[in-house]
Amino acid sequence: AEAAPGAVHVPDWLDPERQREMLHACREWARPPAGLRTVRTPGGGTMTARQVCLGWHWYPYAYAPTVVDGDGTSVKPFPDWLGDLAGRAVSDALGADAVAQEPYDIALINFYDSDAGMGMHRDADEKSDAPVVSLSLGDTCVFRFGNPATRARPYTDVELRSGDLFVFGGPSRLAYHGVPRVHPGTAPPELGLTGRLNITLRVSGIRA
Ligand code: MD5
Ligand code: FE
Repeated sequence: AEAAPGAVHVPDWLDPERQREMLHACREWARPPAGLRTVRTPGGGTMTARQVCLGWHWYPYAYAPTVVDGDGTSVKPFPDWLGDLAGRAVSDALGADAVAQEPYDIALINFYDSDAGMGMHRDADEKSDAPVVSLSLGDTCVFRFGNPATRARPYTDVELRSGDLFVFGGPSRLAYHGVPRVHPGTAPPELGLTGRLNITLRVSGIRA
């Protein structure tokens, strides 16, 4: 279903077995070196969601090959299977014509405790207009779109549940968005995750 122009929500895209596999992979990626870290913002604040990067390391507001605001080690590689998954996600949500020519090469994985969130922002650090692929695991959250041109009201709120796919392309690629809240204790019990996890797959547009 299209939640905003170019933004398509596909509930239950990952079946329970695929969710378990993805959670297992995220837990491996979260281990040091280049594991889970707290993101420090230039203004001296910290993000409440903690993050792991694959392929390229995101630090506000740029990409680097090493964990510059963490342990300084190289970022873990972006595996081919995640690139294949991104292609299938874009094709399912937007159609085969929307699949980017450039390879997907970044994953940002955000871990939300029940009291974590993400303020309204735009994702403008990639040098590509390829759609962003978002996969959610664990607790349900409220995902918020700002007014298309600004971070202001009126908002459009959508609930994202474990297994849901969201693809942000076209006019939504640079839209303001955030995660105002996570609903504690709403994860599927058999998944074995407390809190929420979100994986985004992106094209950096950085040429080797
Ligand atoms: C999340 N993550 O649920 C979200 C999902 C982030 C972030 O916001 O920056 O890590 S990605 C949502 C996204 C990406 C690009 C465009 C739009 C949303 N959008 O137009 O709404 O942890
Ligand atoms: Fe974002």
